[in-house]
Amino acid sequence: MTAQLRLVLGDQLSPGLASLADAVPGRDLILLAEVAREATYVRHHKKKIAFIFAAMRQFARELEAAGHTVRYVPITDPDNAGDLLGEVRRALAGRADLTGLVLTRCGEWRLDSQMRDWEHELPVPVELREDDRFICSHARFAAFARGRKQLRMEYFYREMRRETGLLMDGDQPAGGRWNYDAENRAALPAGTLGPQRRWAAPDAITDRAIADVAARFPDHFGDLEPFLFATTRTDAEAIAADFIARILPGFGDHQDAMVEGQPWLWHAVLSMYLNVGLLDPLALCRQAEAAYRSGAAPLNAVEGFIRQILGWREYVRGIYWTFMPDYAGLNALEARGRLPDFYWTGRTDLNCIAQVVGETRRHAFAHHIQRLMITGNFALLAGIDPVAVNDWYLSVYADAFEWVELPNTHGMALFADGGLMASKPYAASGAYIDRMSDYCAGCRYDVKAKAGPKACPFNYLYWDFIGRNEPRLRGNMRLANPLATWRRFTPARQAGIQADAARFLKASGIA
Ligand code: DLZ
Ligand code: SF4
Repeated sequence: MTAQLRLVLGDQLSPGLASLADAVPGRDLILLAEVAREATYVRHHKKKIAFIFAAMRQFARELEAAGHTVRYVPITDPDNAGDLLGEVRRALAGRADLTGLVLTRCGEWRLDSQMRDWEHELPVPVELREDDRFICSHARFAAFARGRKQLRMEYFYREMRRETGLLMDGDQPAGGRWNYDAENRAALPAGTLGPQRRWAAPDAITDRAIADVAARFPDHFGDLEPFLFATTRTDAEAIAADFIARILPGFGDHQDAMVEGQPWLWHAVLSMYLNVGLLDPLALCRQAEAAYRSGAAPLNAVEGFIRQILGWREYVRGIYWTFMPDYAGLNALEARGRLPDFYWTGRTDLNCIAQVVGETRRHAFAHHIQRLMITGNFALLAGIDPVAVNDWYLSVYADAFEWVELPNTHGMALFADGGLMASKPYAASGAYIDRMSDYCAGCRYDVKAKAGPKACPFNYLYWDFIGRNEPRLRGNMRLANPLATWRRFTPARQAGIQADAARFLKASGIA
């Protein structure tokens, strides 16, 4: 083979990447480029951009240490072309001996479809390789999906358990059951503190990336400090090992709890490392299983953790690539509301939203129940346009790439796919939030009040949602109870709920 140009994207930071498999030190050129187009196609959180740029810079060092020649184009390069195709052109122009471009297929339909056209736009042949850093290939997911009317995660997950042997005793699931989620919903006793976290201290490379982002993207959402994330593989692996040793044993019990001032609790906070390629999903699952086999962590915790990675993460990727590009345009509940300013400012009297948006701004992170049941549930009930909600999630979370963000937001949180993923909308009133969090104690609204100016908006928005969508959700057996309740409300009560909701939605700039 002659010399090849090998482009590595910001979420492809894995030495085992398909496009690097046959890279020859001293012959090939590996290109990494920080470009404005990727940082601004949605206006990513500053900390997300800094994390990705820093991890890219660290990965370039890792490749160089392994003997590779790397062309690294920082965002500060005055000749930076601004997009990836432009940077590929520049790299090719500088080295006439490069006779081909090798790529690993990327994680977003947007860029993937552009890359498929590159061979018509470039002077050299382009080879696109599958991304084999996932446990389930596209072909394997297609085999799962074939002939099924509904693609439920639970069945997919069982197939993956059997195929990987994770948590299997022969052909039986460890402990006799596939899923221990029922044991993972305990509310957190008041005053309980989550475990101490281990973070990584930024080195000079990460500090430089943070400064470059501060200078270049000053008006993007989010805080750069404190910068807690690892940016090297070594640090990410150390943090993962620490999680498994100290925090995983408690991972299951309080998975759905939300506590003011405690963004992390027992959550792994490893998704950003998995999603940019600093951690390997199967290796991480095997480490968690080893903790169970040695008696260091209980089965409900380990099974729940493995299900998130082996089950859920692989499943949403399969959904994304099976149904894109049409998937993003679905709007089954015909939601058209505007995204209110308080998703950016956090300035709202709804304390639960203020807390979650505040933590999101500070850390580019929120845990799954905050994302699903606070900001997601609110957007669902208020009928906010899914396109705006998806853009928000994609920009504000450090772990968000469209393959994982879109099904989670569009499908799970907003039910915009009409039930392709979820068997019912995850709609909940204030009572759920009060049960799973301590947010309501510090709120101007009264979570017990159902109507009037003091009433928790989630309460009347919930019933307004049920009433508004009654024709669309009529056939959904899992919603039979709330639909029947709505129908039993007197016309005056229904009208009162609708008036409260309309007033709130207008005052918030949503309607
Ligand atoms: C998200 C992101 C950002 C902010 N910046 C870059 C970049 O400058 N260069 C790059 O190669 N990749 C970046 N990425 C990640 C890409 O957007 C990601 O690879 C695609 O969205 C596909 O998942
Ligand atoms: Fe959120 Fe309602 Fe509780 Fe306030 S009372 S924190 S708005 S659920």
